[in-house]
Amino acid sequence: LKPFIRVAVTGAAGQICYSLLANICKGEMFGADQPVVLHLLDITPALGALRGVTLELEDCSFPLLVDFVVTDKPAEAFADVDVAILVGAMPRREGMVRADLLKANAGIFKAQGAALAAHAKPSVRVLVVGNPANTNALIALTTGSSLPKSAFTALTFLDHNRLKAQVACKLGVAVADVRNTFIWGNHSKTQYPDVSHGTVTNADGSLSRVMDLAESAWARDELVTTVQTRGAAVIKARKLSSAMSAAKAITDHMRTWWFGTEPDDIVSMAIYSDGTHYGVAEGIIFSFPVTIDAATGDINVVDGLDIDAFSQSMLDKTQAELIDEREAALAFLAE
Ligand code: NAX
Repeated sequence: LKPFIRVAVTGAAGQICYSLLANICKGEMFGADQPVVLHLLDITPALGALRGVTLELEDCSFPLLVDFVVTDKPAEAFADVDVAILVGAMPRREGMVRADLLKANAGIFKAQGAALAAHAKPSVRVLVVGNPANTNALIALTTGSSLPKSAFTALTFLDHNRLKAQVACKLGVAVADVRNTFIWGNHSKTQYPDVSHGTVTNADGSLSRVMDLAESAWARDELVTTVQTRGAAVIKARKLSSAMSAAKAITDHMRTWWFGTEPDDIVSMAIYSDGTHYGVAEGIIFSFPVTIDAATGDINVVDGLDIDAFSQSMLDKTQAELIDEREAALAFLAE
């Protein structure tokens, strides 16, 4: 076995983490030979429930789980960690307007970004899941500015997986055979699930274009809406938000970042936009099609894809929302 790594998980008493922690301890994120010490953070009122989670972690008798730390203090949660998965956030309560939600979360991620910069390993890799995920990641990156901007990512892998599954279902193929479909922009209803470059691998190894197999009205309308509103559909049916699929997507995101993308595969991750890709403004956390270099862990945007007029209008819309969110959140930071 390798030397252990320290993995911080926030919102550890919540429903996503109930699935996520098991995925980590089973080796699905960092490999079957990678022991972990978990640093579990939640707010003080949730520590009782978190104690229940740790009783169960003990009872699972995971060989890879070396130890765990339970805390309500970000400084302790992030001490010397290699990875930080920020799931905990302030949920939208009845009567809250969007500005209230942004403000409450700006406060949380301001403190957590600063604590990461002060206490985590300089090589820490951060994944923000708690919503509004892209803008929360931007806040953490801003207050954690002694860490490289490339250390901060936000989750759009759930949307990525949802898109791939919808395409596979529509075309009657296996999800593993669907490639080059990805999510642009914000993890919100303005995201652009893009299949215009999508391919399906046929039994003989040849490729077919998704746009040759499906009607473009479906690809631009029904499919986009289905993926954009999938979270709401889960809430309506389950009376709870996505948890199993969110934990799976978090696992996919971190595993891909840790081990690199498969040859010929492209995934979706929200990363800091440096203003050099597809005309997207500098200074927002934007989901791009990316590949990951296994040796360095560098996340590289896939450049050079043709963007047609429809795609461009979708990119513009989601970018505008992210810029609005940034202005509102940064105003709270300045208060
Ligand atoms: P839960 O409400 O079940 O759990 C959230 C946990 O976070 C709670 O235990 C709460 O006490 C804790 N928490 C709140 N403030 C905290 C703080 N300042 N520090 C540490 N912990 C804190 O929510 P769950 O269903 O687990 O979802 C967690 C977050 O993921 C939500 O913000 C949700 O909107 C977001 N999601 C994001 C997704 C994405 O693709 N980016 C998809 C799934 C999910 O909806």
